[in-house]
Amino acid sequence: MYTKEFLAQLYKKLYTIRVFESRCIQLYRQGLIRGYFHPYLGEEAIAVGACAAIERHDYITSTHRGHGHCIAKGAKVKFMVAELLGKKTGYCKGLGGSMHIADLAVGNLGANAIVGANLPLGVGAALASSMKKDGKVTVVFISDGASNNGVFSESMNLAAIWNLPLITIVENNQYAVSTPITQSTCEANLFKRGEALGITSQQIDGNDVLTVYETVKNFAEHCRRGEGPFLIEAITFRHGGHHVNDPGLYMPKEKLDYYMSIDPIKRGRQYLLEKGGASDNEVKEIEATVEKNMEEAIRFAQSSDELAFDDFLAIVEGY
Ligand SMILES: Cc1ncc(C[n+]2csc(CCOP(=O)(O)OP(=O)(O)O)c2C)c(N)n1
Ligand SMILES: [Mg+2]
Repeated sequence: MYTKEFLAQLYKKLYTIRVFESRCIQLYRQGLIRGYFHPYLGEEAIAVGACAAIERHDYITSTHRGHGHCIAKGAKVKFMVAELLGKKTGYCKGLGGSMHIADLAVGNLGANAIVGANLPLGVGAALASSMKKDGKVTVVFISDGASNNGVFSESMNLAAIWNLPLITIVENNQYAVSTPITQSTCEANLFKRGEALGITSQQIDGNDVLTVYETVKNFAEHCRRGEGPFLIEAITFRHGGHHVNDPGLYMPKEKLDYYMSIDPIKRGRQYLLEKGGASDNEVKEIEATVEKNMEEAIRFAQSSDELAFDDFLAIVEGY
């Protein structure tokens, strides 16, 4: 059913996000990246499966944990590293950093540091598509913590009454910073919140790239026929603490071990080998290419300049 090429494409993206996050954490530890940095390690299948199921011109809106979404939607890794390093060759000239990467050329309307704020922006994009009848779908990524914000219900309710082409994916990684979901809601099956608003909603395995792909593909087709919106609750788990300086000691070891055993990268590699019939060498080649691209991206970023102060002032004064 799936071609080797398609599964290889998925694996390459999964592995790119894994390598990007792992290498950037090292750069952070070396003091080359400053500010906050929320790794997407462990959640890669959601971004990759979802973005593979929609078109380049479709929209996404992303979160503070957004590197994976950007890469999956087609961002160039070298401009992302440059942004994280605060260089003028970065996506926002180095002024935005980790949580503000946008790439309009590929439909990425932007990451957002305000938890939940990317959802109404996504509803706005979907409303525009609905009014213009441009056939585009908007996918909004949020996590469990954001679903407790008032803006979640307001946005989803509007999307429902207007039948918007919107797919909201709640990446339920079971924590908002250090607060486990069981302490922030009495109903931890978050897909039920969509159902309460009359929205077709589904809970899925967020560590399985093909499950995510198939679910989003199906819902996107309905959206294009004017039958949206949809809500997907993708169950997953972070591989570490909330941000790069959080050791995550509050995360139970057995749970972490379980999610490590269903690691999205491992499963993506397995799909490529078993369903795609790829050889070990072909997989190694993909991995080597990704690692080489990442090292080139780091060299590009490190050899780039920071924005000159006068250029920075000219940008600020322009607003
Ligand atoms: C409106 C708002 N409230 C609080 C914060 C501080 N904050 C940053 S990330 C975060 C946790 C968000 O949890 P969740 O939505 O589950 O996202 P995850 O970190 O799990 O991806 C909080 C409270 C914020 N950035 N914005
Ligand atoms: Mg969360």
